[in-house]
Amino acid sequence: MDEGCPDRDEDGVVDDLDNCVYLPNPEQGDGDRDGLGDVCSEPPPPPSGLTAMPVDGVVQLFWEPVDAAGGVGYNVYRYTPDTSELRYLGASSPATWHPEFLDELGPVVSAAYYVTAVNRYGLESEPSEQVMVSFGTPPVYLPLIIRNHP
Ligand SMILES: [Ca+2]
Ligand SMILES: [Ca+2]
Repeated sequence: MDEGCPDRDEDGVVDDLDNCVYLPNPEQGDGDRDGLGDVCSEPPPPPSGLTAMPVDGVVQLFWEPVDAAGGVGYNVYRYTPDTSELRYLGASSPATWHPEFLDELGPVVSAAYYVTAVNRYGLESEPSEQVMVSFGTPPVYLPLIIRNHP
């Protein structure tokens, strides 16, 4: 291997010539001839095992890491049935490089979440299974016992 010619995925094709820099593809297949290797054109598989743990208005989300060549990040989405709002939770894409996310729900009482995996080429997987969380019913006040003074 030439010094000074990086080959990040170690597939024997230096980065400058590699049509898929982060994924090993020594054969450099490019069926649709768009300059991007076939292995780069496939989105990663969706994450599984999504779990949501609501604690004090914060929802802790975690899931099984997706094992895909080149590594993936994750996008996190929240659907709020009360307002029919689907929101992307993240400052940028991917929302996180780790299989976990913390969502501050605020006043929302119930929400559904799903996550996707995103590879380094921005290709996004199908959504994971959804999980639903709710912070129970609004507080129930026990009837006051009125003491009548004689
Ligand atoms: Ca390479
Ligand atoms: Ca490659």
